Amino acid sequence: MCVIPFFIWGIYGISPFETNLFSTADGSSGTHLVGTLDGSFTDETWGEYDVTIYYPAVSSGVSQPPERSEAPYPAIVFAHGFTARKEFYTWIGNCCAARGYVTILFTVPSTFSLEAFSQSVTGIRGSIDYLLTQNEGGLLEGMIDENRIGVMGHSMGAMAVLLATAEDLRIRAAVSLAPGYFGVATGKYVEACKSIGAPMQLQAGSLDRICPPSAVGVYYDALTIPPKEMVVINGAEHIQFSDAPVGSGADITLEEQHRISQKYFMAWFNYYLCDDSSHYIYIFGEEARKDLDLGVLSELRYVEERDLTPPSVTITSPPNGTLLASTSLKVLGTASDDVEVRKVEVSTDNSTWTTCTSTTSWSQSLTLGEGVRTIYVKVTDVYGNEGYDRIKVIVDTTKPSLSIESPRDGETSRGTVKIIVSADDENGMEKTEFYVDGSLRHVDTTEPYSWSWDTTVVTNGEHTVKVLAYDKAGNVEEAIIKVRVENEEEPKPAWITAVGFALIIVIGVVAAALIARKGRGSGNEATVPSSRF
Ligand SMILES: [Ca+2]
Ligand SMILES: [Ca+2]
Repeated sequence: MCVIPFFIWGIYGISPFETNLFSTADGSSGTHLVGTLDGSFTDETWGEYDVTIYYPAVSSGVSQPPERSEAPYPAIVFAHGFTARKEFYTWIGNCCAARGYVTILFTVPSTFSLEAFSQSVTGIRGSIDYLLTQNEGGLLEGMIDENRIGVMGHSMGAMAVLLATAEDLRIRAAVSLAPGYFGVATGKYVEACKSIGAPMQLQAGSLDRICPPSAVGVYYDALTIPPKEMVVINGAEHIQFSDAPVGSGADITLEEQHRISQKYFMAWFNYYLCDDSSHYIYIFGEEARKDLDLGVLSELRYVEERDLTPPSVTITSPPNGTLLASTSLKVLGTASDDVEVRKVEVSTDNSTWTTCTSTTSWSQSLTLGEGVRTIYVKVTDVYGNEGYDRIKVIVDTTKPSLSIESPRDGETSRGTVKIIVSADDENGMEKTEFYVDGSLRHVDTTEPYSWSWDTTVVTNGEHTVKVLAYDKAGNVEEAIIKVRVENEEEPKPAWITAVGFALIIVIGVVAAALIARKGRGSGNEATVPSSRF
């Protein structure tokens, strides 16, 4: 099996370190005494991680009472290199805690296995969880500001920092000390750099043969979103980012490498986690340029601008206040940002957040319970700025109440019958519809719901009267009665009566005329001249 050189920590002859090499040579030594607290947490996949937390304390030593005057403190999670463990970086824990950072160092479960690379990423996430748990109770209760979490790592741990920072939005600033780069094999780390939104500082040693500045520069170039910085310490090498003095390969001492390294990473964390603008000159300003001029640094690259504009998100469907007749709902919306939208999440009643598959034009299917529900949507840009929108909807799957008050089912009716309906709904009524024998005859949208039915236009006999009641959500209730119509006589249209009356008159006149004519005929006969005989 091909083993990449830096994986073999042992070639440097490093054995477990007993020394505490905390350096104050930078002239700005910390103001806090440092307590340590050992512990562990278990990951379902990888097993047990041992941890040590370094924290500002009333006196130095193990499990000493914390110094709470400036609590809550920002926090830093540190990830070690391949085949190393947390005890190889006591200088990091002491340096950060003395400067007011609760700092957790962890050891991966299988530090000599290639699984250590994945375990390191999980370890960063798990250590943040562990720190926040410690914040809830026990010795370190209330010591940690969960909104000011930074991460740092060395070599393998520095690679894990790239992946973790891309994925975990709790991380607000990051430092990667000499991350390993091995071409295609490390492609996913390069890819992760493109979505890192937190401020990222990369450090390299000009004499690092394992992760040389040219390799670290690949990551710097891949970092898409500023601010970003790359610091190359002149004369520094790989292993001296730990507690171990190498004695060869470096042009500067261990203490000198620590002094320069911490000057830059502390300024980075102070500036981005603590909003301490006095540190600007150390990372982007004259102090950094002076180090370059003096040859303390052999290279300094940075892009400092940072996006502070929050993204916006809008729910376009359904409209606020919508009444739904179903428990299933598809929510649609849009999102935008001045730089780039990272993700959109939807929640019902501010419970679990579900990430949508798309961002600028997004949708999410939800299952809702009956009643008034608030749907929240949260958008996050690539810098971690957030924007919100929300709507209320009312889920109403209950049909309205409905009864036909009059006439009663089976009743016999004649003439004009008033059909009176009682209908009601918790969320409001839309309308009632009246049907006779399946044909819609009347719509009533206002209370009291009724219709005057002229039964004379239907045949005598049994008829079906149906009423449909619609609530505002669209639920429909139905009520049916049978009505027997018994009108006394089939009415005749008026024209038939008029024509009949006219006929009677005509017949009468004709008859009278015929009778009169017959009378005149007899007279004539009687006056026929007798001479004819
Ligand atoms: Ca933005
Ligand atoms: Ca209803």
